[in-house]
Amino acid sequence: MSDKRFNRRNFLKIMGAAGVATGAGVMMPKEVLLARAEKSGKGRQRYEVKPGELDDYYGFWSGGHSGEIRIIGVPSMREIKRIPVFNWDVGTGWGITNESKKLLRGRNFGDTHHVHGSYKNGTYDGKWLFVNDKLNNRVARIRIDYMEVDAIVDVPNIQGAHGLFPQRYPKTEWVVLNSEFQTPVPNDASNKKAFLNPQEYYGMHTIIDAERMSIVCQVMVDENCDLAATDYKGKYSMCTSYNIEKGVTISEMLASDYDYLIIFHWGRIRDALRKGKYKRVNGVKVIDGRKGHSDITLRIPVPKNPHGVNISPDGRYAVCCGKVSPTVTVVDLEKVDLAFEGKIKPEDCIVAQPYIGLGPLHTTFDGRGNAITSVFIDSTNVKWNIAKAIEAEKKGPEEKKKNPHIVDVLDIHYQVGHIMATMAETKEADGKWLISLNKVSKDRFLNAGPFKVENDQLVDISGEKLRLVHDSPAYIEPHDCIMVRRDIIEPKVKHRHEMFEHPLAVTKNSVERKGNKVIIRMTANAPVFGLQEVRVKKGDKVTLIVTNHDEIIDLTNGVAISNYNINFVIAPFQTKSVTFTADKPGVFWIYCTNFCHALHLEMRMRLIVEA
Ligand code: RUQ
Ligand code: CA
Repeated sequence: MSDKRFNRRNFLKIMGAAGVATGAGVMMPKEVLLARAEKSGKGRQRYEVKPGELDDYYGFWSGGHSGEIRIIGVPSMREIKRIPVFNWDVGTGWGITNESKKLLRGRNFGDTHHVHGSYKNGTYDGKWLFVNDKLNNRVARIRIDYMEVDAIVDVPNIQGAHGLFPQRYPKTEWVVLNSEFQTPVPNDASNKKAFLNPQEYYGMHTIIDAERMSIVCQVMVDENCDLAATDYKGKYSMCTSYNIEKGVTISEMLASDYDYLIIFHWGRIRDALRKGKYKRVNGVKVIDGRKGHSDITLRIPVPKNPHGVNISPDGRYAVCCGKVSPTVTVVDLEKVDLAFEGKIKPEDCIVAQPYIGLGPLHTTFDGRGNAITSVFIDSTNVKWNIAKAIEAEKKGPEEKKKNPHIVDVLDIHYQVGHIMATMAETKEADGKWLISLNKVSKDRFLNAGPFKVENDQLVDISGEKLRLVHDSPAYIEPHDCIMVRRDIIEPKVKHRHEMFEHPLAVTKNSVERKGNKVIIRMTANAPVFGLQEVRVKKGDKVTLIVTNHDEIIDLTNGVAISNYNINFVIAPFQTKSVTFTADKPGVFWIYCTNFCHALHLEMRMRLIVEA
């Protein structure tokens, strides 16, 4: 707990008890006035979004082990939509249609942590989102015009695919992905020596081609690679590592007093690729980035088991959260150039190490020189000034002890993980709103059973003080989010699919048989399907392709086949297909699930399966 926070509290309490603040004619201290103003909400930005009004920001939330992404309107916190990614989604048919199965390749579970947008010149370009799957070690790309997944790349040689970050400058050509769990390389039990010896397990910093969604290379290190960041110049990417010990138990992972922020030099990576300085493991180019083996990596010692690394919007500083240490470490990226050239030591890149609180995890920025750090154990958001922290570091320990960098401390409810401010991961950080993604909601919502939801809190950061304005329950289990200005996203999002982008788009209804394979091509146009009945034989392998021809925005049709466990929806001008074996003879109604018309209930047809 910072001294300042303690003092402020006591101060207000004492003032209240003495009746000083309410006494007529008594000059009210600024702090009390401020507290009152904040309570009334006067002078601060409005967070209510009235019926019929639209939000200012698109929030993209990772859904954690629900495997999805959610679109949340900010500041209203209204959930607008869910984008299925690594999960089954019965509502849309994700995981059931042939189109989604082709991307998922049989793996319908996932663990999404970090969703980030594609960039141009240090800010979002509104083209793509990228998200990791920690469970099955993949990265998915979402095209923003349709808000749907269009590519998934499987990443070999890694486990615990965790930190993910796209290139910020000049534009997103690469996306980096860290592997949090060290493993043998290759990890196929062929290498008997490495198999059981954790000292021969490695972490990987994987580079993915954003356009092709293929793997450019992997940089292998001894350490584990946790959170990721890229700089604003297209020169470096980085990872925090909390397991430089190569431990396999908690106590082993905590043995060292420091771990690393590892910086990866992109120019030298390109050089190694050009010169063929890599070996292939499972088809991927693996570059040796181990300490003592390579000039590609730089290790800056950071206390202790650090977690998040975030770059200030001016591009100057990397802020690394101490987790087990109550401090954050501020690294000057301009000095990193010198360290790579060997002119200064890696630790000389550190320009401040201010006290924050117990369990600092992630940092975000208001674009006005302040950082806000999530503090897990204290359950706080701590706002602090970067320049003041650096200045105090220069002045020495006496000045540091006064914590002059702390601007405000906000209690949250409870145990915050990620924290994110609007546009904060871009050079256009605007300091309007902040989301505190709290892991524990306890008493904040109606009790709905022993398993409790999370609490995503909305905080107004437009003023000097942090002001909590809204509690928002969140189902399993948002990890991270970004909030993107509406004017960047909205013009890119389409109302209809381009019909012929799908190679199988149906314009004419037909049933085609080849041996025991039956292909049904059908249109849907509320309130009728293009066919009234289809006859197949028991054992036929049936492919049903449906195109929604409705021109009206928002006219989604559903296709459900009774007792066949098939259910999907098709948006205007979209095509989807399913393939199944007609293994049950009888009459099965195919019906529209998505209310589409006054005669929606009549929108149905027969699938007749002959014995
Ligand atoms: S990290 S636990 Cu985003 Cu804090 Cu995955
Ligand atoms: Ca450690």
